[in-house]
Amino acid sequence: METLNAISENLQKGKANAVKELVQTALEKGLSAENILNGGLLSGMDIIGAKFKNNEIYIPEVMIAARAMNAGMEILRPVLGSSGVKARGKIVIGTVKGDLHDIGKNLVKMMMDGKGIDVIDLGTDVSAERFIAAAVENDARIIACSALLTTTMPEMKKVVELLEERGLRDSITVMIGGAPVTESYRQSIGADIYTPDAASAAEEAAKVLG
Ligand code: B1M
Repeated sequence: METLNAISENLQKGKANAVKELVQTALEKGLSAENILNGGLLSGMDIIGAKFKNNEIYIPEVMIAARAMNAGMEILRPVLGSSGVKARGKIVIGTVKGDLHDIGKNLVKMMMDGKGIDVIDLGTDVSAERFIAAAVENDARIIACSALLTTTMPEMKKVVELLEERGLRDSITVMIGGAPVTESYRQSIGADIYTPDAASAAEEAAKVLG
């Protein structure tokens, strides 16, 4: 508990090296990767989110905290990745065009890695065109789109529309997620799967890939 609090506090201060070391210590103490992720990293990021919302902190502080979060996630990645079952097929993942938020997307990728899924990460600011080009090039069966801004969510609709235009709609599953995304939004744009968190995204992807 003490270590988890220290992870959360150091993340909020943006101390990436300390977060890395503490995550390592927590693993050595026998805490599970899920516990460290939820009780340390994500709980720190929740506090950052609330302070950002209330204008108590600003973008630079949030970016530094995000960097510390990603540093901690790097240490967890191999551990979360070790329990996987090999799944067939590939996934193309990215944060949609105009959107630079990548922490949730990285988490989804990490959980999918953990299921033994071959994930091609296109990064952030990914246009519908790029998602589809990468899926075709890599013979991917799923396109996974993350969006954190209400203003960038419509890019997900473009992915669905462009797949239809190209005659690829039936061969590629479109998964969507991110804080403002909902099941009713999924229905409204005709995407295939919405999941509220990274773990369920990985589970659903593994089901699709068989
Ligand atoms: Co931004 N930001 N931000 N931000 N930021 C939010 C999203 C915001 C809610 C803050 C607020 O006002 N309360 C708000 C959006 C409002 C809205 O549209 N409704 C906002 C804003 C407005 C902005 C800017 C416009 C601010 C500005 O410039 N004035 C700007 C936009 C930049 C851009 O993208 N073009 C901006 C910038 C930034 C930073 C760069 C400073 C930084 C991002 C750093 C980075 O990602 N590398 C940042 C951050 C960190 C946040 C908050 C604080 C935290 C987001 C986060 O990483 N959460 C956020 C406030 C908040 O959410 N409380 C906020 C942790 C992460 C694990 O959660 O990504 O939701 P999340 O992922 C979850 C699920 O959603 C799900 O899995 C994860 C959990 O398991 N999930 C998926 C995510 N993707 C999925 C895909 C799936 C399935 C599940 O399937 C494919």
